[in-house]
Amino acid sequence: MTVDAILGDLTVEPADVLVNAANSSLLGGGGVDGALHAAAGAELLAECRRVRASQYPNGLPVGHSVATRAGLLPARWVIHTVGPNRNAGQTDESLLAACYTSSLDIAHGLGATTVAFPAIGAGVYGWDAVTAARVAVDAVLAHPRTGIARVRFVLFSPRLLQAFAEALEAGRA
Ligand code: AR6
Repeated sequence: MTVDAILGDLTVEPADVLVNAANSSLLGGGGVDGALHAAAGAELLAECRRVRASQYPNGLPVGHSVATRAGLLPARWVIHTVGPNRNAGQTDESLLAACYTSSLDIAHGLGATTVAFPAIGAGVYGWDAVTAARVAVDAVLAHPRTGIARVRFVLFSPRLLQAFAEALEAGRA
């Protein structure tokens, strides 16, 4: 499994799976969630409403993940995950790590070979870039899944790219 990090926009990243930094409602929001829904079109929201109604009537718990189809996005599936909201006092790094491992488990179950992640939690939910990067990279490197050929972090700022590049270097050392 190769793991890399690039500066870019997740909504135009070709991959089998694009991971969405969602919230428990699964009904959209700002940040990368809003961008993915805007690019995917109405089908994504309709899928999310179905998932809410059928599997998660009380919302998707923090650290958990669920897949839908991807609408107009350049992907086969979107995996929605909910990071801990540090700004609301959810400071447990293991829950942030669980976003990555549960997403990889679901991607593996779907037969996906390429997965692209944003920096979960590093926006509205308030995780600093260095911690968000360390937790993300450690979780992915510690959890390789057979059949997944590439995991890519698609990052929105040079600061995040630097943090992820340094975490990858440290994780491989
Ligand atoms: N491509 C890649 N990264 C992006 C993009 C994009 N198109 N847009 C934003 N980012 P956030 P969170 C970066 O806030 O912290 C939403 O309202 C962004 O710069 O999207 O997990 C949800 O509905 C940041 O580095 O997710 C939840 O309510 C990173 O993606 C809440 O925000 C994550 O920032 C989740 O907060």
